[in-house]
Amino acid sequence: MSYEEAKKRYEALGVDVEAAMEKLKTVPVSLHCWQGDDVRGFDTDPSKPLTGGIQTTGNYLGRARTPEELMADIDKVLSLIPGTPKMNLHASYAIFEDGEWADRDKLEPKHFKKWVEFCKERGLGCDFNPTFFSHPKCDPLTLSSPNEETRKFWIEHGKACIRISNYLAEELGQPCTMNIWTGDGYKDVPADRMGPRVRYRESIDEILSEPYDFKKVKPCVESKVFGIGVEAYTVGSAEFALSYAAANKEKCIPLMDNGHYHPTEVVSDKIPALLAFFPEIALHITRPIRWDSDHVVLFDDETKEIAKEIVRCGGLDGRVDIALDYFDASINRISAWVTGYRNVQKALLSALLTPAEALKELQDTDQFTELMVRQEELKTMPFGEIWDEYCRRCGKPADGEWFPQIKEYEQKVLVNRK
Ligand code: RNT
Ligand code: ZN
Repeated sequence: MSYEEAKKRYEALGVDVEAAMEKLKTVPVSLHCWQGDDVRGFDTDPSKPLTGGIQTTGNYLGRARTPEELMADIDKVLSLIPGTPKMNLHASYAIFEDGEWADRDKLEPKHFKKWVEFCKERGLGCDFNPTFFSHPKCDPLTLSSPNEETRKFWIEHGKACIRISNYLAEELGQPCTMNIWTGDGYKDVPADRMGPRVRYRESIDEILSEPYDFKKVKPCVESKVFGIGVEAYTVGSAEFALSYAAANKEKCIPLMDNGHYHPTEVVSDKIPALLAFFPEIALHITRPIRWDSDHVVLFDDETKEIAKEIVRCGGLDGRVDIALDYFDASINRISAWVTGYRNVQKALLSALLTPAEALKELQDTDQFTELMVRQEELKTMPFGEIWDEYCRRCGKPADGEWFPQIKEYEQKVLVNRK
């Protein structure tokens, strides 16, 4: 079937295919720098294991070891993904020059100058994240630590990150979401669950006392249900993060990571629930599988459902900030990046090609038999043709055309990274 024929099939359902593709082209989706080097960053000893409730597994060849390698890999990714990517950096990816080094509480905008140049040359915006893990000052708690010196250190880190986020927003002319996630928690049953949460709340208050323009810098609070090594208790639980954001709507927004809930809970359903109260929310799109929350995003049912909710709740008009968050060290890392990014694009395009108004009308008039039939029939529409056309229009390879380029890059570049 040709694109024109596929387009006609969608038009028969009342879908404007051209408008769907045009819309998607303009929507920023953040690409997480940390998929390229197994979340190691450049500011600590790369031979030390990750700590703080997250872990990568696998030892596939070609991990980026330097800013130059990481940027080269990101360039490869950028050449293979359609849409409007935005960078997403962690503070641990600071780039130090001339033998200089600064601890996390002393980071400055200048340590991200190289990244700003990188983004400017490619017309990208940039999001940011303080890094509250994989550092000797995790005791193991950070912002919720009972040790005042530890807590102060991490508050100073958070404030430094507000200043850096502001710099990124100013330089790149796009808002910067700044996500606060800590892996603070305990491996086993704690004796005090309240104390750490009160300290965490106070610490975020202190970080957000650093001045910023909320239209440009958007601090987020991300929750989690448990982490590796912190199975019994997570300080920043769902209720904690959501309550914090609800109580501080004028200065921060909630962030949901769909790997961070109990297995039968779905973020697709939480999106409209939050949008009924918050003008803006942020997402980390990932794939939870058993006890891991960070597998490569697939074009699966929940990813599609999340995209549908984003689209029909008006999320593409600035109400939902979309970012990817996963890390797989067991396969080609660039392919992992590209696969997940393209799948999020696919899910969004597929959602934009849904006759949402007509389906809603069936629901509102209690025509549930027909609603089921129509929703099921949508699943076998000729989506692939529209997707290929969208890729072509973005000047990016269609399915079937990009993987050979990854193999070539692996043979030419990645194998030499011994
Ligand atoms: C971890 C959180 C967090 C991190 C990144 C690296 O479970 O999802 O967002 O993945 O900050
Ligand atoms: Zn996340």
